Amino acid sequence: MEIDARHTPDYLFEASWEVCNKVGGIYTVLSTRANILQKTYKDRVFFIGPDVWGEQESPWFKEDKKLFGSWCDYASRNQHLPIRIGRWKIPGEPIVFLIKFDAFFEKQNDIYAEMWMDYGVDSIAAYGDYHEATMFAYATGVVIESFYRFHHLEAENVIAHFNEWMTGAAALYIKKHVPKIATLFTTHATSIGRSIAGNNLPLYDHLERYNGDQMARQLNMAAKHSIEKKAAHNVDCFTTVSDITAAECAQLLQRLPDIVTPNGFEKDFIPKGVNHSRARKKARKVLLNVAEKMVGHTIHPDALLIATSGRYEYKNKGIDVFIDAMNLLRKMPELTKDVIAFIMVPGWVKGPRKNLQERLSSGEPLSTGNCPFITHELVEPQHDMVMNQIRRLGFCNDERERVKIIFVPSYLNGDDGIFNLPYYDLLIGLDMTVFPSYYEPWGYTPHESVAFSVPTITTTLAGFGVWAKKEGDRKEGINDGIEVIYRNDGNYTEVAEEIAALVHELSLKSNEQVKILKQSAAALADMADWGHFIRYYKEAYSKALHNSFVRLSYPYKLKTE
Ligand code: 1S3
Repeated sequence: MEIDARHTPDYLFEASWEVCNKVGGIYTVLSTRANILQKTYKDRVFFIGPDVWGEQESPWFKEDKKLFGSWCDYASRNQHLPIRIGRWKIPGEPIVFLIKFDAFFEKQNDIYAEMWMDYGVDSIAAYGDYHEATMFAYATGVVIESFYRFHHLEAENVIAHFNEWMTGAAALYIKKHVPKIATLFTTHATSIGRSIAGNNLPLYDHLERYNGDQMARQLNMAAKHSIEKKAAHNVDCFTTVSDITAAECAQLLQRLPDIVTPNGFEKDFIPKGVNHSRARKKARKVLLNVAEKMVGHTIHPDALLIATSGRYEYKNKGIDVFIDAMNLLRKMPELTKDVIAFIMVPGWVKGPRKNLQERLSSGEPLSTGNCPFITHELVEPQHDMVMNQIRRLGFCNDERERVKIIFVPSYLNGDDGIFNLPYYDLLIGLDMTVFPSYYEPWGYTPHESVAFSVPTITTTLAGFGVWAKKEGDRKEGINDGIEVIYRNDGNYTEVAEEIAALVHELSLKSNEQVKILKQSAAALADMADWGHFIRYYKEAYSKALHNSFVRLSYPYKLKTE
């Protein structure tokens, strides 16, 4: 479609549970895309997030009482809407509205009844985070309406963009109460697809035979699925992050996305040249030091440092395959280099292991008999899938073993008590990362890895993997800085074998060869930055505006299906 002046936004609201709230990949999408949006639309872009901070100060939010002060007073006095306005502390520093939505819980049942009657959203079986997310979303709808009416935006092109099922109720609110606003809904996964995959059911072989509604009832997630599906059906433009997830949406939500909006990255903050080498050296020192103190002996400075990371979805993120691959690798007699394999996946932790902390400050290794596999203490170690598998496979991390495995179950935000460096500051020191995902709509982890010039392995079941396979993974093996392994419902063992072989292959490369493949990794990341991918969003804005004009030209019909 042509992008003309009529179809570009004058005002843009974008809402997500992860605005100023670092939870996962959606935070990365929004926070790295904000800079280019801010450059394009200036202070007419407003991000909206939940005020989850209470009395605590948010590390990502800087309040500015001068911004829209009169509207803010009006909204809090006349509409009892407590909003804090300020700037998001990220490149571009866009304006943010943080909403305190507690008061909406009182009206929860009325809100659910309204959504049921207007759209058929089934909240009956809702539990857990559904209530919190939906009250935030409803409040978001009210806030956008308040701003719109207060500033008389009726003659402007206004877009409201909502991310993931958590904001579905906001999209439905806007459609009903401010139909002149063009709505956009981006899903970063289907909640039912993720659940099918996470419950060990074959998602891909059977995709065409699954009925999303029926599976959602079976897997006890009818409410989330319902709001996600109704939001997808009722917006002017529906998007998702990859072709893989688009196919899932078509089958499980019964609406094919209007456009696929792949995720970009912003590389500006990554150290270059000598600063890169310095940061890498520091990271390696810290990683090796922790590993040595844990396993109780010195490790060769040239050891390969590899890792997997991400949210703790054991099967979906391929953590299971990673551990099995490391087990195969440790049994390869031809491996002549030490390999330290980190699993950086936040779990439920009490805190850093005290005896490890003491050893790190005293410089002495842990005594034998202490668990050499884990850096932090878990709340329920007996139920932990990673630890159970490490033990089942008989890893021992002793001096005779070439491959050591270390589980880091803490958030790496710079004050975890062991590494005390944020994730990116450790990533830069790795030799390779491995993300053998089974369910991964996009997958920022391999994307970030190549952006930091760290070669990576991912699969054809990750959106980023499919994109990279088309754009950059042309050479055999890891030679172009990335290997996208073919993965399907039935080839788990082959994937693990291939990973072990690829790590072995990397261990044989000369410094010169490694330098070249690191450069290829960085070049691939350059092709996937927001400078290139923002055009998909511009097209989505244009479509949303176009479709809203069409919708408004016909008699308005609220009920769907
Ligand atoms: C989702 O986060 P996740 O880890 O639950 O959204 C991310 C951003 O679009 C995406 O990269 C990831 O694959 C999805 O799974």
